[in-house]
Amino acid sequence: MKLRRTRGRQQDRGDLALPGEPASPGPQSAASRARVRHPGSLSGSPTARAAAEQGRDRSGTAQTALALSYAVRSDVGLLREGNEDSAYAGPHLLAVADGMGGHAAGEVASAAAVTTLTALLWSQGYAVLCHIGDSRAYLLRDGQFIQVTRDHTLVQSLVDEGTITEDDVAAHPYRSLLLRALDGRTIAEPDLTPLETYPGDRYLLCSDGLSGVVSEQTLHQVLASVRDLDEVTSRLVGLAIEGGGPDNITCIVADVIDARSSRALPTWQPVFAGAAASGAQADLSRRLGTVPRRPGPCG
Ligand SMILES: [Mn+2]
Repeated sequence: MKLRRTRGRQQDRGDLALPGEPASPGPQSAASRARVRHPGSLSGSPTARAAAEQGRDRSGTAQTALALSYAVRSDVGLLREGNEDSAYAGPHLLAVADGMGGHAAGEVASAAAVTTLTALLWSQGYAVLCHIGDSRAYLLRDGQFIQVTRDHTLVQSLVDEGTITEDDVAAHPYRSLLLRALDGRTIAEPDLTPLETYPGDRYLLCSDGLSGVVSEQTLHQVLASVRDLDEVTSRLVGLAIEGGGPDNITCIVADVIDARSSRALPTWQPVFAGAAASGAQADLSRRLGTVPRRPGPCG
């Protein structure tokens, strides 16, 4: 097994309790982060299937107009000097990339996708998830919260093959090692996962600056309890910062909606955040002959 990259992941931080939520019994361990529940029923729960069936006529022709409504937020965090994460969200593509922490020009790395990448290509209820590295995608469907991606880390593979247990992960000396990444030198081996999506599905794509600091339980609670997408992303980033903000924090939250019946409106505006936004801004500034400014809190 060839180890390609080491990233300077910060120490794990304890997660925070939401108002009305009991405090976590202790810091979230790498073991809990490495615990992946793969969706055995991604083809759709009965409720989700029923929602989809309601949108089809006798011939089976889709009568729904599925679209995405999304929000994006990226923050440098409290300890890093620059934001090495990148995000893009558009009507058919959601993507989070994490530059190589501790490596030179990580912000260039993620902007050029020489890094980890978790991306969802989406159209009318069908999606393909492309994943390499340790950014993550989660799905909230019918109240169930599932981690859809599996971390490409050494410790995850050791847990999978039974060499260590999840309880051993937190203290493992190589728990920061990535086994796969987009490095521009080796052939990329992303996981490609086809997904069916349904109205009501809510996806979270995030860098490890969120999932490494905020517990899965808290992520679930925020996604399940806060309707407004901008508020969701703001809350998630805020929780990671309150947890110490040891790394750059990036998240995309996207709802699958039926544009004909949903009160929410589809989002059509493409959004860049993090290093990608800085790069886009610098490029625009160059074209306009102006000096780029430092990115704001959203990128
Ligand atoms: Mn990171």
